[in-house]
Parts: sequence; C-alpha cells; structure tokens
Amino acid sequence: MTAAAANERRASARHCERRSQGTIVTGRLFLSRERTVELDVRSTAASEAAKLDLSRLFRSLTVPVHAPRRALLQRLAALGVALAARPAWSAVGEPPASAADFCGSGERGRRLWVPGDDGYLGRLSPLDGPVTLLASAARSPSAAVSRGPLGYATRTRRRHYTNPTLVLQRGQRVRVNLVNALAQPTIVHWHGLAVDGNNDGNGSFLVKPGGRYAYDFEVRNRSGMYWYHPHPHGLTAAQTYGGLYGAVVVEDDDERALRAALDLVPGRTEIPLIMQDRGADTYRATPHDMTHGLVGSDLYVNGTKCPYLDVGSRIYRFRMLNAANARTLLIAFRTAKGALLPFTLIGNDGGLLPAPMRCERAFLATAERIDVLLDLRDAAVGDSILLQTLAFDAMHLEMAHAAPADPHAGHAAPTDAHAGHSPPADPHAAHAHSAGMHLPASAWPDGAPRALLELRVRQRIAFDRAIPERLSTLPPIAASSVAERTFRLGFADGRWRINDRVFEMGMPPIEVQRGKVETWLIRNDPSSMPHAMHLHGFPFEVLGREKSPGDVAALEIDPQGRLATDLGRKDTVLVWPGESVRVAVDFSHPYAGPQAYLFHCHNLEHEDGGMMLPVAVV
Ligand SMILES: [Cu+2]
Repeated sequence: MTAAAANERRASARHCERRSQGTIVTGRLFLSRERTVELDVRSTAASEAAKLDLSRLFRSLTVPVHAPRRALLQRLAALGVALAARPAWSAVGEPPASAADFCGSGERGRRLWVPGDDGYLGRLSPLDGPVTLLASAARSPSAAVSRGPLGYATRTRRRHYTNPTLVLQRGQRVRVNLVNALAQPTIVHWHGLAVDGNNDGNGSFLVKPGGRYAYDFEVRNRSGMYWYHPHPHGLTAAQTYGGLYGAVVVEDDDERALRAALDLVPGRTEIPLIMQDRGADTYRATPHDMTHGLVGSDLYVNGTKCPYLDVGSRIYRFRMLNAANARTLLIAFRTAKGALLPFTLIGNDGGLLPAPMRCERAFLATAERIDVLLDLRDAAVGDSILLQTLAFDAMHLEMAHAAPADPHAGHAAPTDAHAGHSPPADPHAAHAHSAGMHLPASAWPDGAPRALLELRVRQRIAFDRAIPERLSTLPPIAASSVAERTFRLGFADGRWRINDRVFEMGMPPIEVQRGKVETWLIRNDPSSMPHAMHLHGFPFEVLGREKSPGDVAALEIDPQGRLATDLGRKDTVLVWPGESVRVAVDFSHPYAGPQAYLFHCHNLEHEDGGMMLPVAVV
C-alpha cells in the first residue's frame, strides 16, 4: 500500500476519535414528551461563548413545553449557540427488540445478574484481614445465575460470595488464602496485577487437592478492572471454563474523580459485563479445539444467558471482560433499527485512558477488558438497544494446514446457524462468511454475530453531566534506543509455538534485566490465527501495528496503526495473522532477587498446549 493510500484509509477511519477535540458537552431540550432536540455545543476559537455551563444554559432556556420550536431556536441563537437537531435514532413507540433475537425461538430473556454486595461476583473490599477463596465444585443454590460447575466460594462474617469481585485500593495490602477443594491441583493468577513471582500464580508451584496457598501483596496498579483465574499448566482451560474466574477492581483518585463527574454508582449505573461462552458443563476439548480454541454455543454475561437490563435515559458505564477460553468479540451497540450507536471508550486492560475516545466498535479478545460509557440521553422510554458482537473475519488461516480431523465436526453449512435471528447484516459480514467456509460446523462460529445483552429503556431521567476531557495522566514508556526482541508465533508439528519453542516446566526462560525497558516485536505467521498474547507482571504500552488485516486496519486511529483499545496500558494484545505488534515494557520492580513470570497466548487451549514461555527478570 502506498503512503498516500494509507493516509487516505486512516483519514476515512472514523470509528474512533478523540472526544477532547472540540466537543465539550451535548445536551437536549425537551420539546414535548415525544420529541427531543439535541444541543451540540462545540468549543471553537470563534465561539468561546459556547463554553458555558450547561445547567446555566438550561435554566436560561426554561420555557413551557408547548413553546414553539422556533422560539427555542431564537433564544439559543441569541446565546450564540449553534443548535443541531439530530434525527432521533429510534422511533418512538417502537416495541423493544425481542430477546428472541439472541436466545433463539422459544427462549425468553432473563434479567441480567448485576453483582451486588454479596452472592455471585459480589463486591468485596478486603481491607482488614485475609480473604479465603475456596476453589470447589460445590453448586450454589442460586436460580438467577447459570454459572459453570466450579466456583470460588468466600464467606465473611455476614456474607456469602461466589467468585467475589475484589475491590482494592491502589497501595493497599492484599492477603488472600486459596484453599483447594477441587480434585486436581490449581493455583490463582492475578491477571494484570504487577506483583512478585511468588504472588503471580504462574503455575511454577501448585496447590494440591486439600492444600492451601497464602497470597500477600501490595496493589501497585492503576485503577482498572483486572481479574483472577486458575493457571495450572495443562488444566487452565478446563478450570476457567468450569467457572473459576472473578474480577479485581482497583480504585484510585482518577477513578473516584470519574465516578463523581458522571454520578456513577457500581451496581446501578456502572455495570460489569463478564462474558464467557460455554456449551456443555463438562469441558471436553477435541484435538480440533486444542488447535483452534474452544468456542461455546451460548454466551453468558455475569452468568446470565440471553440477558436484558432495564435502564434509564442517562450515561451508563459498562466494564467488559472477555473471560472466554478462545472467542474474540467485536463489541458494538445497535439500536432497534439496526444503526450503530457510538460509545465512548474510557479504559482498557490497564485502566483509564488519558482521554475518552468515541468509537463505534472495538475488538475484545480473550482476557482483554474495555471500559465504555454509553450515552442513552436521547433514548425514549420503550427503546431497545442491543450490545452485540458484530460479524468479522476470524481469520482461522491455520485451517488449511493445521487442523486435525475433527470427529465432532458435522457437515452442515459452516456459517452462522443463528443468522436468521441476527440483527441486520454488518458490512463485514461477507468476510465472516468467507472465513466461515474454513470453519467446521458450530452453533456459533468464531467471528459470527450475536446479540449479547438487551438494554431496555424504562425510565426518563434528567441527566446533565458531561464526560470529562481528561481521565488520567499516563506518561509514555521511554522506549527509544532500547533493546528489541522478536517473538514469532506459528504452528509446526501439531503445536502452536513462540519462536519455535513449546513450553515445558523447567525450560530456560527469556532473561531480562530488572529496571530495563525493552521493546518486543510480536510477529504472527500469515498462515496462523489471531493470538491474544499476555505478559504477566508488567503492564506494557502498544507502540504500533504493522500489516494489520482489513477488519483491524479499519479501526486504526493513528499513523502507528494502533487501535483505540491499544492506548493506555495493556497486559494482553491480540496479534492477527500476518500482523506485527510492537510493545514497550518497563521491567522495573521493587522486589528482591530474580522474579519469574510468563509470556503466553491467552487462547486457553493454546496456552495449555504450550504456546507459552517463561520470563525471568534478573
Ligand atoms: Cu493462541
């Protein structure tokens, strides 16, 4: 591609943009119960008058609801404010989209399980003493949640939890006792947390059945959503699939400022969406799954299948975690009429971005997180919005040479079996179908579209808060003139490999010097599939992408080829076939002596199959 063509493509890529470039606030005026006019106030050099307090503006515009529209326009014009009436994105009175869109015929939607202060995924702040996580196969009696057969049970003096969301303050000490009531060894890895090797849970030591392990560490990460899951080599996929995972929410001043600015309340207007696809309760990975990754037929959000959530007309925060073994999602919101509804990306794996980004879609690979704001102020009571994964080319280009025969693969048409129930086709659908030609029969192939959650607007709410222009301060990692390592991802002799190597206990690690900054160039083979590469212990900065495939290049936001979701800090980055991703890692840490970590693919079947290398910081 020529430089001019590349620039043209970037110029046309409007899927994500900085919100801070001009847009100050948006608001609405209510003309009647049925009609709204949107105010779009932009800051320009010529119109500094537009930088006015929105509530003051509304007060100054107080008029009877039956006032003629022209009267309002005149009063706005007198204030020097440009008024843009946007078309309503959803017709009034239209019935909510049926949950059958994603549940299939005959099934009804269920109310989304929203974590509270106990129960499944309940928020727990361990401020004064250790928390015990009992890894067990004990079923909870809850009918509201369809979680897998395994869970982490926790009991405090007053409350019971399963897979508690640990709410931690930056700088606090955390003590967790893992007790293993499973019939096989396990260990917990704190995904994304910067801790020492003994607390990382990298699988170099395991807790036997009946045994326990005491974690004790300080929270050094920025505010953000991290998570925990098992990491016993060879058993990680089965245990995670079985239901052993939970969120870690780290809070700091940036987090508190955001919540105050937008009046966000966890469990009410700030909702975690922890997503996992499953089929049968029992984990059975075929040789085909071990090569391509196991994708389930059903999606569960916070343990709810076919979920809906009642919302009001205000800004909501959704904190999404892809806890699937292997499935990648292409996240978007759609109105009942099928139009994409832009959202604001405010954070990812490593916490809040410096500034909000307005996006239409974002890839979310296994283990990745995104933090988004959705502005529903233009919604009318009765509207329905769907959170979806859109169709995309999942690029299983390894199929031609890598796939062993799958005895479970049928010979039905290998495209989306639910296509008949899917919302309107995505412009990229054609790619997904071409990719589908390589895929074995599956109820829900990787890359096929699906609605994930229905938002039902039930209540009109007056809400005049504005999204802050700055969210956090994040200096770049100083990565000029530093050593670069190259990692090649590929497949040979029936195994996925990093630099032609397959993980074995005790193998020589990659050695890096503590305190040094390195850049890592992760190159994926063209005849490969996407790999979600995860580094333990050290959040990294994505410096750029090269040779990105079309669906990915379409989301580029800068000349380095980065996506909006690449900004800030990451711990997992999806590298597509033929693509190279360069990251910068600062290997500084405060711990005494050498520390052991891992670098691996987070497609859990690939990880268990050995697509992993030990990293020693010496
Ligand atoms: Cu992989």
